Amino acid sequence: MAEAPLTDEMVEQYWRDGYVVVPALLSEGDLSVYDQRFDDIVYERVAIDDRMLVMKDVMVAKGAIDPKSPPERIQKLQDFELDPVLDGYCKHPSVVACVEQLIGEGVMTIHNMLINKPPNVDGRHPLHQDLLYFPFRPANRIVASWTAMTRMTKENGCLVAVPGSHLGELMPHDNPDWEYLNGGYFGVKDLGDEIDRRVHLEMETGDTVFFHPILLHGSGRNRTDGFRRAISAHYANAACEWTWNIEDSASRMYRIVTGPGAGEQWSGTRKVDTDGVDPIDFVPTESPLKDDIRTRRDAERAAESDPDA
Ligand SMILES: O=C(O)CCC(=O)C(=O)O
Repeated sequence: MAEAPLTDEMVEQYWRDGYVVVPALLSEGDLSVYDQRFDDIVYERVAIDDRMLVMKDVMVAKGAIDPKSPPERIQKLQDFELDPVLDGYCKHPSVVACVEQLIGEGVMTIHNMLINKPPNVDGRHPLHQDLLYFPFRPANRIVASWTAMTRMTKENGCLVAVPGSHLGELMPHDNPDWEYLNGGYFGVKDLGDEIDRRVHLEMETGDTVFFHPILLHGSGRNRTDGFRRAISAHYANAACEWTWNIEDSASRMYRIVTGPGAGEQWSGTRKVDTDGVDPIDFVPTESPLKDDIRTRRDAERAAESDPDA
């Protein structure tokens, strides 16, 4: 495992802004392996696990455009922990070392995607909060890693984020009224003037941003002739608990990456009674995370009592 790649300042920045960009965390060599695998998959040169999702861009699916080359038709690959090559990203020692610095040792991957934004598609991703998609809590023990496989610029639809928004609420989401919106892309319903506080995260290939699951973020349209491509995984501390009051999602893979049970499926109970507690603040009472957790309300209380907090 790589030695703690994040400096104290970077860790502080993560908790203050809700994200931190680590320059050149992955090498061109690492990324060319994932790029090649993307091509092999979309050109159907290799067999893949049929639980993995290979999703067309909505403009292709709706017949608005009909590009001939497969990489121009595909919007994302998902659940790639099922692919022996792309899974290398979930287990990448430098990524995992940063993740463990932020959410503690012993982590599992709970979601992952290779996001391909070809030229000539809309491809925008409305501002949203990823916690919407995750049953696990506490939120402070979940983090995304998102690595630029190409240069990310305002012109090609880099990520945008609202600094500090991770200290807010999980807000109601909806489908924005856009003509071409990719499947599963929800956006926060009422952004108010939060949108004006967004910053563009322009990044070089190999740069990696780690971000909090309540951070408001999204991405813009690709207005260039080239591809914009990123690889991303979400991790939760394996001591997190499931707080959705449902037992489904049984088919979803939550694979432990480090610590006890590494390589196995997470097998915690998929139903927890939070007893009226807002799941966003739910801290498992019997969990090793109990004593060192900062909840959203803790941050609010600190801000109330200390104007400089
Ligand atoms: O890569 C993108 O365009 C957006 C990614 C994103 O918003 C996410 O991973 O939640």
